[in-house]
Formats: sequence, C-alpha cells, structure tokens
Amino acid sequence: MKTLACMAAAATLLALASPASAQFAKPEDAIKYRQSAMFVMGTHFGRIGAMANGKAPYDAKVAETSAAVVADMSKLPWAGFVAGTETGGNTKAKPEIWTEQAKFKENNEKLMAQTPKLAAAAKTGDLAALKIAFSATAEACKACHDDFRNK
Ligand code: ASC
Repeated sequence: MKTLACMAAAATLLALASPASAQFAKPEDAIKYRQSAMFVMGTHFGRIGAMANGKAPYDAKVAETSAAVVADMSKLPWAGFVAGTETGGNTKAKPEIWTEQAKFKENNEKLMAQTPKLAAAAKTGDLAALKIAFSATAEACKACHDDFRNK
C-alpha cells in the first residue's frame, strides 16, 4: 500500500513537473499542432479580410462565425512551441521564440487580447467596426510574424 501511495505521489509530481512536450507524442506532433491551429485561424481570418478589403461581399453571419473561430484558435498554437521543436517538419519558427520567450509570450498575449475584440466587432454587424478590428488583429499577427517567423 505504501509503495502504491508513493508511486501515485511520484506520478503526480512527475505530471506536474513534466515539460509541456509530454502533451505530444513526438516533436513533429507539436509542430503539426501549432501549424494546424494557425492554419485554421488564418483561413477564417482570411475570410474576414476578404470582406474587410472589399474582395468578398460582406456577410455578417460569416464574419461572426469566422471571428469566433479566430478567437478560439488564437489560444492554441502557443502550447505547440515546446522545447525540442525548434527545428523539424517544415517549421518556419525562428530560434528567437525560445531565446526571447518573454517577448514571444507578450506577442501571443497581444493577439489573444485582440481576437475577442474582433469577435465583438463582428457581432455588431457593422462593417466599419469589423474593418477597424480586422486591421488591429492583422497588426498583432504581423508583429509576431516579423520577429518570430521565417519567410
Ligand atoms: C492573414 C494571415 C496572416 C496575417 C498577416 C497579417 O490573413 O494569414 O498571417 O493575416 O498577414 O499581416
């Protein structure tokens, strides 16, 4: 019994101390995960962009659903940037993600602060408001890509 309790305690400690990489079976999975979240986010952000830039007819419902997806997706990629995934797959991640973690995190948080505003703007059904929120969100995307993503 004592051994069992001890093992359970050890397992708990290990789980708490485990690097986030333990959430992925292999490094490539972490890369695929973050790229997938970015891809879905980019797809829906692109739909909003097309409307904001007059390349697609404004459809408030599409804008609202897409902005909600963007807001949800914007929370996800960061967990995929674990140690040991600096290279691999077809990653465009710059090494600075791991050497300037505070700055990277700050950028992530800026995006996550912006996307709910995009979702709120989309809900108003006001194209002008959507355009403003789209620009601000695109800025947040770009700022991070400029510093942390290879071309
Ligand atoms: C997009 C998309 C990005 C951002 C960025 C903003 O639609 O896929 O990565 O906007 O281009 O400047």
